[in-house]
This record gives sequence, C-alpha cells and structure tokens, in this order.
Amino acid sequence: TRRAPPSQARRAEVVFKLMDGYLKNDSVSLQKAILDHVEFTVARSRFSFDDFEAYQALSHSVRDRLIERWHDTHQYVKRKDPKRVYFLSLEFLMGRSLSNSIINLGIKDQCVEALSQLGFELEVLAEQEGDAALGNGGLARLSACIMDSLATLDFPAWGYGLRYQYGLFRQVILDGFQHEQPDYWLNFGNPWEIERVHISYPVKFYGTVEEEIVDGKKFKIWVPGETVEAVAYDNPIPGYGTRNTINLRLWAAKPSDQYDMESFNTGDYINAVINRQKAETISSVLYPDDRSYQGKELRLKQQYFFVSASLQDIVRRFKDLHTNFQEFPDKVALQLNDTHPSLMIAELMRVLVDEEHLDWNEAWGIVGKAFSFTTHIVVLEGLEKIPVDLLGSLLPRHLQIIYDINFLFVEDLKKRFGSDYDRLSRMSIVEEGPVKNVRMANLSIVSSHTVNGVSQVHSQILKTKVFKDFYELWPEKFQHKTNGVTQRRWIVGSNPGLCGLITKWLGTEAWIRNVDLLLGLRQHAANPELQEEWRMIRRVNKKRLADYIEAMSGVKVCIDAMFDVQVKRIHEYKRQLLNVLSIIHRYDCIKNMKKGDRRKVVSRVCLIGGKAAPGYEIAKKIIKLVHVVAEKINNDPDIGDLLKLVFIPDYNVSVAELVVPGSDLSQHISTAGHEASGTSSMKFLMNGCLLLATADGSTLEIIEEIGEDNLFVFGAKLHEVPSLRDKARDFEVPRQFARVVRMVREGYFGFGDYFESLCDSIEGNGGDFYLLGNDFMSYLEAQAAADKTFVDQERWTQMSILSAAGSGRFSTDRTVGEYAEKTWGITPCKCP
Ligand code: B1H
Repeated sequence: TRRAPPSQARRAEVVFKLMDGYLKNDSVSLQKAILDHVEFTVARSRFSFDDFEAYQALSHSVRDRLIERWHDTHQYVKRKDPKRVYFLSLEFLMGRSLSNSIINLGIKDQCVEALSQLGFELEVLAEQEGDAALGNGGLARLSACIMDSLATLDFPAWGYGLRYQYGLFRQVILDGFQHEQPDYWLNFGNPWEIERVHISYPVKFYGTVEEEIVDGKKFKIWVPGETVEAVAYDNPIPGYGTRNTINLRLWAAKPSDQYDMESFNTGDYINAVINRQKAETISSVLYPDDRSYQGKELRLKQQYFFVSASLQDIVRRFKDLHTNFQEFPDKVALQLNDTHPSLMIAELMRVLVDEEHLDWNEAWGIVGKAFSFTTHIVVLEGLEKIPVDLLGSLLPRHLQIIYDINFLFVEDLKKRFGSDYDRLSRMSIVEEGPVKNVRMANLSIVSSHTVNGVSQVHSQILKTKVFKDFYELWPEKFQHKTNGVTQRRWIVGSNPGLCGLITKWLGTEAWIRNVDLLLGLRQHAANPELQEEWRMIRRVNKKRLADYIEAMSGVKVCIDAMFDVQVKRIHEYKRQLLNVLSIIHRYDCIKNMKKGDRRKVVSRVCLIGGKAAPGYEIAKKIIKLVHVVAEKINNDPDIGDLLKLVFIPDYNVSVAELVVPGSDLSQHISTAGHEASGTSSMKFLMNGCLLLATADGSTLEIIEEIGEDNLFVFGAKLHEVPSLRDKARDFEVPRQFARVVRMVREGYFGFGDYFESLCDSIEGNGGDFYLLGNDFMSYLEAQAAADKTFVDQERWTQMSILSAAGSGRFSTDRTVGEYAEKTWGITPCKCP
C-alpha cells in the first residue's frame, strides 16, 4: 500500500521542527557551509581544495542565501499582487556575481573572516569567476545596473533576457590586430543560475495563417511549422540593505518533443537526433554588433523566441490570479529596452485576439496601456528595420497584425494630416521601397504609452529631429530619463578604499542606498586632510592598475604619471582616432623639444581599450593604429616615462572595475549629437576621475551638476555640427592635424598603406564626417588645461572630490525611481 503524501500543513510542521530559522551568516556558519559545498557540491576533499574549488564552494554558500531571500520575495510579492514591471532586454552585461552578491547580502566581513581561517582570500577567489558578458556595451550594462536598483529599491520587478551560450567574443590581439574568439562562458559551470527544467514553453515559427470559426465568429489562427522549447534559467538579483531579491529570467532554447516527429519516422534516427539538436542554435550566440542591423534570420528568431517565451510566462502569472484581461495593464508594465523586444507588441495582440478572442479594439487598448519604450539611438540611420519578406516567412501572423496596426494608424493620420503624403510615408510602420521593411521604432512608438530618451539632450533630439513627426502627434507620450549606474558595483564593490573614506567623512553608510548624500562631500572638498587621504586611496588604485598593465602588456608605467583613459566600444563617432592623433602630436612635440623644456612636460600613461564589431573594418584599423603607435613610443628610449601608450585588451566589466578606480582622467569625446547618453563617464565621475569630454549626451548634465570648472570640455557644440559639416570641404585643417595624419599615412609608424582608408575617412573626399580636424585644436587646448591642472595637485584633488560629490544624480537609483513613478506606475513592495 502506498502512503498518502503529507499535507502542506503537516509538512510545514516537520520543516519548522527541523529547521532553526534561516541560514546563519556568522563566519563559523559560513565556514561550515563552504566546507560542506566543497565536499558535496564540488565533490573535492574538505582537507584539500584549491582557489577555484574554494570559489565554487563559497559561491554555492552565497547562492543558498540568495535563494532563501528570493523565495521569500516571490511569495510575498505573489501574495500582495502589486503591479509589476517586466524589464525586457536582449542584453545584460552582468559581469561577475560573487563580490556583488556578498556586498548586497551584507556579509563581506564574515566571508573574509571565514575564508582567512581556511587560508583563502576573498579577492583572490573573486578573480576566479568569469564575466557573464551577455551584451555589447552601454545598453547592456545599463540593464544590469537597473536590475540592481530595482532590487535595492524594493520594486516588484522581473528582468527577462536570453541565456546565450556564447557571450560577447573575447578579444585577442595578435601582432596588433584584433581577433575574435568564442566566449564559452558556461564551460566551468555557473553557480549563479538556477535551471528550471519544469518552467518551459513551446515557441513556434514559420507555417501559415488559416481561419477558424468559433461560435459562429471567424478567427485567424496561426498554424506554425516548427517548434522549439524555451527553458527558464533564473538568476537571483539581491538588493542592498533589503531582503528583496528579484529574478532575472533568461531563456535557453532546447529541442521540443513536438519538433520534427516526422523525421523520426523515416528511419534515419541519427540524423533525426542531430536535426533536433539544431534547435539549440537559437540561443547560442550573442550578436556582437552594436548599432548595426543586418536583417539576419537567426537574429529575428532570437528576438521572437525571447518575446514569445517571456510573454507566455507573464500571461501565465497574470492568469494565476486574474481572469479579466482589462486588468492586465493594472498589473503588468512591459518595458522595451530599445526595439529589440518590440515584436512583443504584435505577439500580445495575437494572444489577445487570436487566442483569448478579445476584439481588436479591446486588445489594442490593453497593448497601449501596457508598453513603454526607451530608445538608445540618436541618428535615424541607427533605427532597427526588419525586411517584410523575412518577417512574413518566419512569423506570418505577426506580419499581418503589424499591417493591420499600420493600416488603422495611417487611416487616423489621414484624418488628421489629410494628404500630407511625405509625412504619412515617414510615419508609416512599413517602409516602402525596393526592399519593404518594418520600422520597429515606429511600431514601438505607435503602440506604447510612453517614449523615453536616455539623457536630456537625447530626448530633445528625439522630439525635434528623429521622431519629430510623432512628437507633433503625441507630445504627451514623450518623456526622458537620464541613465545612471549603480554605486553598489562601481564604488562599494570596485573601490572599497574610496567607499570607506566616503563613509568616514559623511559619518554614515547611508549614501550606499541614498546616493544624494554624496553631496555632503562638497563642503570638505578643500580640506587638506581629506585631500591627502583621497590621494592615498587613488594611489593604491593606480598601483593596482599599473601592476595589471605590466602583467598584461609588459609595459612598466610610473604611477606618478597622469593615467589618461579611454575605454568603450570602438566606433568612429566615439573618436578614439582623435585621441590617438593627439598622442602622436604629444610624442612629436616632445621629440622636437629642447632637452631643458622636457622638465615641464606632464608624464602621461595613455590607456585605450575596447572591442570593435568583427565586421567593422575602420574600427579594427584604429586598434592596429593604437598598437603601432604604442610600439614606437614605448620603445623610444628618448621618451622614457614622459609618455606611454597601452592598449587594454578584452575590455569587459571586470576589467572596468580595475581601470575605473585607477584613472586620473577619462575621455568621452564623441562628436556632439552622436552619443545618446554614455554611462561609463558616470562611473569615472563617481570614482573621482576627472572628465575630458565633448558637450554630448549625459556629459551636458554632468557639466550642469558639477560646474564647467570641474572638468575639461571642448569641441563643436550640437547646434554647430550641421553647418560645420556643410563647410567641411572648405575647412582648412590646422597644420598640426595635417602633420600627424601625414605621419600615419607616410608610414612613420609602419603600415602606411594599411592606414590609408582610415586617413581617408577624416581627410578624403567623403569629408571628415565626425569633425576630427575641426575639433583638433580645441581638443589639444583641453588636454593642455588638464596637464596644467595636474601639476596643481590641490586643485586637481578638489576637482576630483567635487566630481564624486556631484555624481549622485547619475545613479540608476534615481533613474529607476523616475521610471517607476512617471512611466511604469509601480510602487515598492518590501518583503518583511
Ligand atoms: C546604445 C545600442 C545598441 N545605443 C543595437 N544603441 C544593438 C544598438 O545588438 N544590437 O543590435 C546593441 C546596442 N547601444 C547605447 O546605449 C548608446 O550608444 C549609449 O550612448 C547609451 O549610454 C547606452 C545606454 O543607454
């Protein structure tokens, strides 16, 4: 006879009797946890294990504590059933999790102690972890910072994304050239995810659209041709100073049992199995191009796979407690991180109309209240387009729905604007032409209640240029939220020295949750005692960075020199080339100086790092140029410590955690009007690094916050750019500029022919689109001003303190607070 399972209540009784509350966080309990995980999870002997095994065991101990809080948060939020925000992004750059989790759980001291008795160091173990690099750059790191703030501020929120098996490629430099290697980041296991085999949904593709009659009414139904399964992997995201721990759910593609049963019946068993396995390719690799869309089928499949699985999950959660879809927008806010997840608009329409049998207008009303859209693009050419043919073959029903949305939209437009056909064709969701495209941004704007830009100036550009027509139609839809970064990772985690110092001078740790308190540093900015301590901490960080530079490149650098840094994706508009040209100019000047004058030169260590998209030739040439110039300068005995140039390979989140705290000066020098926001500048600012920047993106707000005197600003202003471009052909470039470009062209650093097209991009007939020649002299002046200030260490330190003090506005805590109130309509739900 089989025994009946115990009732819930009986089970709870047993569990309570056995358990002595939650897991304990004292160092002895942590030690026991670590040893248990060494023995039973890692399956090594408790008496002998190495750093990596200790990292694994510690991670599992931390994970256990995360899971407890994560369960509690879920249960509590489920009971309260508040409106939740779903942050939908195809990219999350999470970096490492161990240190961050320990900090947010508030168990750092205990972990350090627990480890030290076992003979391990937390910092060393943390280095064992590889980065989770499921994204390209700023947009993806923003998603990660937003998750940290959502959790810390107790918002009922979920992140949804894709679990790529290969993250952003590893950049390997061979002979100065970039090579891409796969980032198979799951090779050594990932203790930070929880595989949820029982949470999976079928996702369908291809097929045809047919009609179905239900209760005498006609409905469209999609008869798909292929099915794959989406399996959930959950990543707990702990808040700081709260029990709340939210979920980042990433989907992986697995073969479906419904997939291809036919081929098994043909007798070719082996090939049938192999074909089945192909389903996994959907989530296998992250596309490494930021800002260029290629209309690839696999990319579209990824987008829909993501959208379909996430929406099924969201709708299931909604239906657990609700039956009336009119309540959907009261419970669900769907945040589109750029247009990459925008197919969810058509998918929600399809679910509501075809599956739930709501009528079109009802469904459209729900969609319009549920979605909000944030764009990260500044120029029209950057907007995502999907070829109609591609969409029609992969998702025939969605294409119909998009056409229907567009038809009704254009009908409305005609009523308002009559026969202004130019306007109609600009605003239409479908772009006519030799290749018809779906304009994903237009679809997103038409269907969302709110459109956000990512900095003040960006939002302004959206209203006056990129989406002018839409702004004229719906001014009330347009908002703006300046981006931010989380101080938990970018000060507390990566700069513990500065963190301690700030806490000491503010007399409280409260700034870690309430970053506006940093303003309290302003009053001490000129205090010599603080200044001295500030410099000491910065020196330690510089030493750490110098050691890294030497280990990685073999170049010894002097920590008294100014560490001058530009780290970000390589792009023409970000103008790394301008930086290199000015370094060549500096080198040339030193070479031509009388020996006596050299004493006045401020020593610099110039660091440049970043990845180029694999197919982006000009960007790859810039990387090679950095290397050849570095080779020449660093090996010139005549120059010594006056100037060094080092390329930092494979720049990623954990490299940034080392570079940011150790820099004196950081460069954000895009041509005005091209950087939507920029977020690395905010990290540098928080760490007291001075900025050398153009008046672009969020820099304009940084200037507003800390004052023009506390950073080095140069270059053409936004309103000057169009006329400068018009006049570019007649512009007489400064001789200093012409000279350094000539040096590159003529092979002074070797590879003259190879750099020809690079030089043409700033001098040739196409004109100097990004205005390097135009901004060159003002750039050199700003550089000279930085040199002059650096000599005056009191002034420099004061500016540094004022930078950090003014960085509070650039925390994602502020960004997320604004989104919650003005866009999503959600309030905190704090787990007791
Ligand atoms: C930003 C992207 C982006 N803008 C397409 N656009 C991508 C576009 O894989 N793709 O197809 C990936 C990324 N990323 C950046 O977003 C902006 O350039 C920055 O200025 C901004 O700070 C950042 C966050 O808003």
